[in-house]
Amino acid sequence: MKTPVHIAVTGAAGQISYSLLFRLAAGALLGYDQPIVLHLLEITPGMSALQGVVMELKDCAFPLLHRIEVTDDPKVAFKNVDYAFLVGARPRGPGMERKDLLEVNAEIFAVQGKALNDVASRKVKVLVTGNPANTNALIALSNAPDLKPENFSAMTRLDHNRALSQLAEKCGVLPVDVKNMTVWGNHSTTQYPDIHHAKVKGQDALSLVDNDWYVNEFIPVVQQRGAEIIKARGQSSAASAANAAIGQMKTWALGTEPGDWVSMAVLSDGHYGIESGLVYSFPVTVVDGEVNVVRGLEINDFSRQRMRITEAELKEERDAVKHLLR
Ligand code: NAX
Repeated sequence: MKTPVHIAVTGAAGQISYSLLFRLAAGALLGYDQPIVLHLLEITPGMSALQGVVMELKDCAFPLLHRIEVTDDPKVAFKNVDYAFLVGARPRGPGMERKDLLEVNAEIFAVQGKALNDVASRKVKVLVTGNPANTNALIALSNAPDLKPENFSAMTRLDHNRALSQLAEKCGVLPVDVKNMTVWGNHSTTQYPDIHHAKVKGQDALSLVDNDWYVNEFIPVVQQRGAEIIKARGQSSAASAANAAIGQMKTWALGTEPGDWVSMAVLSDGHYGIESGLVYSFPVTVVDGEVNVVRGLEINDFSRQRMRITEAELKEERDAVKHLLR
């Protein structure tokens, strides 16, 4: 039998985790022959609810789930972990400005970045889902000087999947028939879902849909999908977010399909003229766990302008939390 891998999940009593944990325990991340140990982190007031989730996990009698560790201390939660899903974050409360939200979350991710730095496996893959995800990832990685920036990414896979699904539906094909989709920038309403390079059953996507649909329907629908779900469900997306988290981590661990890429928010190295030092979503390929931004895509004026808008938002976010960047 394989040696168990250690997987940390923060915000473990929250609604995304309520989907995520059961799929992880069932083997959806690394395959149905890979045992796991779950390390679950919550804040102290969340510990009671978390005990209930742990009881349910136990009641599934998952063959691959070898142990569950539960704690409110990040240094215990991240000890020797190979994978860390940073899901937990403070939601926006009444009267809270965007800047206040950035600030409280920045502090959480500074603490967690330091703890990962001190105790996680040196090969840990840290996926930040908690919002504002890109900037939280930037804070975490900058507080983890002994890890590499490549150990961190923020989640834009949900946006990527939403874009695949919208285009597939429009073209009357399955999402799996759509390749080379890109979501650029921030996981927010400024994100830029780009189909200029996308292929639908091998054909250029833009030759199959009209430009008006692309600009005035597709882009806003993908950008505002999160808000639409809250309007309909009364709660933010949870199962689709958990699915995306597993999808992004799985691609990171096992690689992209030949000829295709995915969108992942990683530290910019100046790719496509995007300012270095921002965590920005790019098209990436992954081979042997190494993430590489796809190079050399042609960017027209329309795309350039959209990419700049979402970059500007990320610069503002970074400037608001500059004091926590090391
Ligand atoms: P919930 O409010 O249901 O759960 C969050 C949990 O995190 C709570 O149980 C809370 O006690 C815990 N928590 C708070 N601070 C913590 C800390 N310092 N350490 C450990 N746990 C902590 O939110 P949920 O719906 O699960 O969403 C979690 C986060 O994902 C939110 O920030 C949300 O905005 C974000 N999302 C990000 C998405 C993305 O695509 N990147 C999409 C879905 C989601 O909106």
